[in-house]
Amino acid sequence: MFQPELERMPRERLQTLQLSRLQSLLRRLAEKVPFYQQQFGDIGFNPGDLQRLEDLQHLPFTNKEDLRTHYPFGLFAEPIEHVARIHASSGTTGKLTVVGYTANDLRIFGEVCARSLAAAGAKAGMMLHNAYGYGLFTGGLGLHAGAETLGLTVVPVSGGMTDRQIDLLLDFKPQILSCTPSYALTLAEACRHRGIAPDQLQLRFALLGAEPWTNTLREQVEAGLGVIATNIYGLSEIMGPGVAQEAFDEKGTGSYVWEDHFYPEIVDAQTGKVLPDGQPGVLVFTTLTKEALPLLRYKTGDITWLRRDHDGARTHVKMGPVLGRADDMLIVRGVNLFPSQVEAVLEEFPQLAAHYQLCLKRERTLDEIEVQVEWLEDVERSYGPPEGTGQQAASGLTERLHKRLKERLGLSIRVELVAVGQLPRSEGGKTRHVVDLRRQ
Ligand code: DLL
Repeated sequence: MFQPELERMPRERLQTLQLSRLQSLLRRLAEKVPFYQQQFGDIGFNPGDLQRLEDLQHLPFTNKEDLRTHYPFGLFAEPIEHVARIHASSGTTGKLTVVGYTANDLRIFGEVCARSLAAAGAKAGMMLHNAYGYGLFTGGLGLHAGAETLGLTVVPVSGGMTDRQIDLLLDFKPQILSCTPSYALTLAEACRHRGIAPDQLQLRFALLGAEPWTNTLREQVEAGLGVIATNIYGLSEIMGPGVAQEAFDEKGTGSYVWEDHFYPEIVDAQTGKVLPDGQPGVLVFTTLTKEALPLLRYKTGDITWLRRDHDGARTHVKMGPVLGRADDMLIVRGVNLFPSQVEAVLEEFPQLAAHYQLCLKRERTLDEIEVQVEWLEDVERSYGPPEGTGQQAASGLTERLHKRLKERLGLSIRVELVAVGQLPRSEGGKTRHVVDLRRQ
């Protein structure tokens, strides 16, 4: 553990710390940010009114739209001269979401990323191959600072140029890899093509995140690169990577949210009411220590659950995997559909690779939806029913998949099996699984 006294703090003390940080956050917002002054005025709230953590649920949410409306620096609580760095995320709709950090924010950013690296298996003296993008995206520089804070040797390779990345993995022999899960798969596939076995690399641990991923993908990356792969979660608005991290020796039980800095809640997507632990809903964060861009009850849009009653080595709350995004929901012929639901059905078929794409079109007035997925023909031979190989096997599998999607999702989805390597591969950035052509 990087900061055991904080990571294992008894929950009562942790809550006392959260309350005093929350109270001072509210005072700063009321004093320094006109947007929040107005919000508090509208509901007749004074920062001194908040006496218990539970009272937070009566305060208004902040949305991505609020950041866009006050583009670029309108929600900052510090004058721009006190801001040491800017990052931004593009998202799918138009304007950038701009975020800022004071020098102290950057120090904490480094600390939470160092905690995350340590929880993922890293120790001082090891080497990190950091293939998250450097630049306005928070991934590269965030983990970079975490690595320096923990005392790792960092290779700031960023995304892209996969062949060169593999040369570096072979030559420098880093033990830790950080990148998006889809790029880890790209690296694993490229190693296989070059005939490089996992044990020729010295990699031991991988921190994967910035986009949703599944257990199948985890297994493929772990086998392909010879690593223990854990989930790293975060978002620019709250900090960047290192808001939450799965521990390598507690894999599959959720990711620790570093609660002394980020206060999480789960709320119902429709009513906004706080939901009890274990129930999935929209994840909301209040920053407890941020100076440049403190945010109150920021709606991430990510759907997940929280659990405090775990028996992990740390006391902080665990969050589940991101099950989808509130704004990811597709409505196809009146049926609500999350891409992650399709993914869950694809996972039932060991003959399918983790690469898929959903394509939506409008033919006359009707929505058409198709899933293209890569088919591992060799695996089909060993798993499939006796329906032969080639064309015959493909049509058998297409039919079974179509039927299963219909059963599980109540929607007829056209299935197209494509050969391995047909769908676009990650070059390091976030993967888009949905192509929606309906409005064109
Ligand atoms: O993706 C920060 C980050 C960098 C996290 C590197 C992890 C590693 P943004 O670009 O602002 O920040 O995107 C944030 O990405 O609201 C989620 O929807 C998604 N996301 C991030 N981590 C995960 C994850 C970075 N582990 C948005 N699983 C978030 C699923 C994730 N989705």
